[in-house]
Amino acid sequence: MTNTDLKALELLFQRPLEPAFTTRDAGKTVLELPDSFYADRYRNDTEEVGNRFSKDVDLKIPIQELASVPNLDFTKKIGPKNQFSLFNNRHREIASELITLFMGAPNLRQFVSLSVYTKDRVNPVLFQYAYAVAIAHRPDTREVPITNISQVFPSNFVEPSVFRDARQEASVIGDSGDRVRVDIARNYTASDREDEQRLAYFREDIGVNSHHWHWHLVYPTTGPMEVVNKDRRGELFYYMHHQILARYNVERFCNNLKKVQPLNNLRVEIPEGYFPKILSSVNNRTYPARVSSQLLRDVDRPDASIEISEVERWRDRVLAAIDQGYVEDPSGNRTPLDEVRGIDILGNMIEASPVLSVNRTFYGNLHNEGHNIISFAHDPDNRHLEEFGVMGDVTTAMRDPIFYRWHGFIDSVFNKFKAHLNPYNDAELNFDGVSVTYIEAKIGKSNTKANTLLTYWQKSSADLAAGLDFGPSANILASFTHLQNAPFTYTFNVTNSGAKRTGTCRIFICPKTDERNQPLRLEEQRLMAIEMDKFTVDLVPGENTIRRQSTESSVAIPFERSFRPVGADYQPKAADELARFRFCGCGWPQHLLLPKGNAQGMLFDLFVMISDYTQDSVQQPNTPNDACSTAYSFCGLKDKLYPDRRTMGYPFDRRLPNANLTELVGAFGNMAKTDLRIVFNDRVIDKA
Ligand code: CUO
Repeated sequence: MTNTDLKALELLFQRPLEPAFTTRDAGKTVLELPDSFYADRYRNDTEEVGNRFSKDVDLKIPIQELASVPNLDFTKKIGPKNQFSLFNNRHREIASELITLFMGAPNLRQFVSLSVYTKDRVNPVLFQYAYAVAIAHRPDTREVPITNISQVFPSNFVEPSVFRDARQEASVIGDSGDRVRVDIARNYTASDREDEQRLAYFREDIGVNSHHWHWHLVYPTTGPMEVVNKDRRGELFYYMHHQILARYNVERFCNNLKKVQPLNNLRVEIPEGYFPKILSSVNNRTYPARVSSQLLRDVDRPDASIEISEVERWRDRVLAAIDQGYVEDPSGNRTPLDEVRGIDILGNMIEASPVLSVNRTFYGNLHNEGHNIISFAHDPDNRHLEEFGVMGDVTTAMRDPIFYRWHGFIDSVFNKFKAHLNPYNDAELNFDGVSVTYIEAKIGKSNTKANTLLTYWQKSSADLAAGLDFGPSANILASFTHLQNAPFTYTFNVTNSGAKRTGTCRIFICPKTDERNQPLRLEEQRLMAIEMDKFTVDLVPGENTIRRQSTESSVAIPFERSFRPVGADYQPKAADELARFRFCGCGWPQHLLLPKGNAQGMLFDLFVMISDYTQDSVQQPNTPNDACSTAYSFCGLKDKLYPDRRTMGYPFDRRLPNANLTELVGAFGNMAKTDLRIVFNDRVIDKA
């Protein structure tokens, strides 16, 4: 790949609404389009338009003619100013066709040309999605960093008045090269009259929402088989969303709220309203709100139609399959829902992926259509010409409290299946001759107490310039306040009474009490166990001390990786540095690795288990290692198998043989637990 190809691809993530011929990279670079690429409205003036934007630039990148010009008529059903939804069947099919087109470009240079040509001819959100999926999956674009969605479409993530401030600031500062700094307000969606507002810092976190978008980008439901059919993708759909629910429920306890009530009845009013106040950048309108006590209704619109009774029928069929222990394909062939593959089959069937579901006609499209019915609750028959609400869009869905109620229901279906399986037995849990004798988690400084961890607010900034269409070319640093935790170190002592061997170290924290301070049963604890980390350890005979930093977690990615500045100035040149720098946006945000805790110090069980690696290991294909493999617990590994043979969530995904957690760790030497206190300090630390 030449540098200019890479550069051109990177630039297409910037300024998604501006035509491809305008300058990018703070006015320094321009793409030189062949005349035939100009959309009709500019075609008579290609020379003048081209000249206007190529003055004073440092770099001009010539774009090659297309060997074959694609017919893009199939995309026209989504107008340029329409919202685009991955949950909408028609939108998904169009996106799938576009991804197939991008994946089929014969070489890199033609892919660049095809992308440039397509960009101004299809809906900009559709383009950015299909384009990012292609970049993430084409073998020749492995080195292209995918710009964080919050930087491509910042208006989906932050309160809109910030953009006015940014433009105002920029016009005052002018071209002085200074950075424009603007503040994103906190707590702008509701007042404290609304109890749910206590969780706004979690739901509206930029890192949380961009992780969710990125996960769905890496695991699409539709598209070419090589893009969709990934190892254990259905199981990962279950597990990643299950962990979100576990974290959200624990976060609720920290804020004296009871756990989420799953939305298992679509015919009663929904007490939680939500007024998102964010703008869609394609049409400059705010996302529609959902008033309190809204009743869901059948959706019958030109762009979507779904009856509640249909969703109920699919739900009952899925539940019946779980109770019967098998699923049936369209020819009546039965596949058992066993301990190993059952959850993966259910994940693909419930989400649902049209290409991977065992029987899409019969088991339907349960999860996606739930998103749709909720997202159109404010205008189900299109009489007000309103688009879908935040639940219709993977970049914004996690902002709304109803997301957790709908996914709470979906999770309860998966948990029903897991509850049918036998509890784990001794052979599945123990690791003979390995015993964990001591565990602690401690903040770095020497004078801190072991097993007392700390959370607080932090003010950080992200560069939003790339997505500010028709805005100033300066860098725009928007600062926002988010939860943060003080980094800490785990230390475990492990005795190995056998020969040298390898284990997998699995770390979880489990809430001990609910919002009323009532102790939780093991069955409740296991469903809310939060995975913190997972890694292999080599155990020598005798005593071993294992140390691990919280920042190394297999679940999370660091803040800097989510919000790196965009543009050539910030890109390292050396290949190894570039590999490390590559944007790997899938992963839980490190700043939310720990739940908030509370001012008095909230008690958790810190749990560690060392399992037998010979039963965990996976024979990987000989594909190149990926530099972004750090957050594999939720995101898997690119072009590889999921690197842990156990079912996801092990050992808490199935019932356990003991009465409580103390008895469990008492019965198995390869497990240990200790009390962990998380103290929240209500102070804002300014990182900038
Ligand atoms: Cu991620 Cu419902 O699957 O939003």
